[in-house]
Amino acid sequence: MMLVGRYRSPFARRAAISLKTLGIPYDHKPITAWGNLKEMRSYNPVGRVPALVLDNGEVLFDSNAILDYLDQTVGPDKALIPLTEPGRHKVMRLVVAAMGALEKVVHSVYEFTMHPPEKVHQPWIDHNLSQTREALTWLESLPQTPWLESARMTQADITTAVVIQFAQRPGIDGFPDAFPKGSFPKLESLRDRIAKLPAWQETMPPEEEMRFRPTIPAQG
Ligand SMILES: N[C@@H](CCC(=O)N[C@@H](CS)C(=O)NCC(=O)O)C(=O)O
Repeated sequence: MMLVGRYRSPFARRAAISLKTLGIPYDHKPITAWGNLKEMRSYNPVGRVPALVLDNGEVLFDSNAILDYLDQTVGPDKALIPLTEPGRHKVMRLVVAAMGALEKVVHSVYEFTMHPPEKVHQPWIDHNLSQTREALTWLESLPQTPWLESARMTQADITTAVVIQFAQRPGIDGFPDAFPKGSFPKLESLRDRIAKLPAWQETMPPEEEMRFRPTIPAQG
């Protein structure tokens, strides 16, 4: 298998952490839509990372579809989102809250970076960041037993940890530091627990990559 997409993409990173957590070996092609749009479109018609090339040549794209495939492959005892009810909806609703928080912080970054400064609409950035804040506040309010939904780590924990890491990443110059350290103590401590795992450490992008400022890619 080959995972396509740099780990600085939180969507690629959740796929990478999950592959490693599940013990599935893979090759890694660290490209981005920003620098390699034409190549990325050869894997995913939408031209976004991540994509997963299977050993038979089939390509899956969108982190959710990739993770669902991995869970089906490893089976019920190891799946990171339970394959059956009632566990499935209990974990799924936390995963979609974390994914909503992530999409909204990513949208706010795009609003800031994809427009010339005079066309950036600050109220839209604020709106998106407030949605991220509300979703993370909701996740913060949940008991951890010791994980978010069960006695074992699930996709809800991995995705939440990745979101916290992305929301608190080193800033892009001029972008508001909306979620300083200490904003979500319980979720940050969950992230710190996951950060001890080899799957996290082996997929950690260097700090300078996190300061990367995406721009509209050249059409190839
Ligand atoms: N829903 C997708 C989102 C993927 C996504 O937005 N990837 C970003 C990188 S963080 C990307 O490639 N963006 C390029 C673009 O939107 O043109 C997933 O979960 O995989």
